[in-house]
Amino acid sequence: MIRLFVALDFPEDVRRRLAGLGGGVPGARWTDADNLHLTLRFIGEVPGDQAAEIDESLAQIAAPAFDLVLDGVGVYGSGRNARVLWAGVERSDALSHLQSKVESALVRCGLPAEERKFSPHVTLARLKDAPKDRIGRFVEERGMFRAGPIRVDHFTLYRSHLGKGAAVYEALSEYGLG
Ligand code: 3AM
Repeated sequence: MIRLFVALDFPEDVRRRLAGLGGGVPGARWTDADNLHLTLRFIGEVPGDQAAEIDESLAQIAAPAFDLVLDGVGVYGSGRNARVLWAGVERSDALSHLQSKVESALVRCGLPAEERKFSPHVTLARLKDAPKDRIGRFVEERGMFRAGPIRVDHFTLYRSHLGKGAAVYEALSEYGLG
């Protein structure tokens, strides 16, 4: 079985800027600059032959390239349940269009449809027992963050290797947008 997800990656300068937002929150595990991405669809564990089918199906997607703007930061969860610090994404019909094409391609491969609404974000950190005031200060101080427009001309199928530390993401295939 292999653990898969579909995501957008970012150019190095954008990743560096995103990684530069980190710090100042006790209990935060910051995403390595190399691992920063925007998840289009988490797939989960699939057998190798289904992974090959998913790859073929994603390769057939035809969608236009587009520009994306990252905008602001926020937190998922609140109080003791604060779980994730994220960078936000300016509303983009082209991004939603691509995400729904990915979703349909995966459903065609026999995966169950995603029930949750697509909520585009870049995970900056995962939180464990982070103090509320420090999260508040982070959101206040970094709220003006903006990056882009970033040209999105491909998306990627990733394999996630879980281990003791942070997951390691391996790009398996890239699919062009044109
Ligand atoms: O892009 P982010 O960091 O928000 O949280 C995981 C990560 O999202 C998410 O898939 C992305 C790549 O690992 N993920 C992991 N397990 C998941 C699950 N069981 C999950 N999303 C939904 N259900």
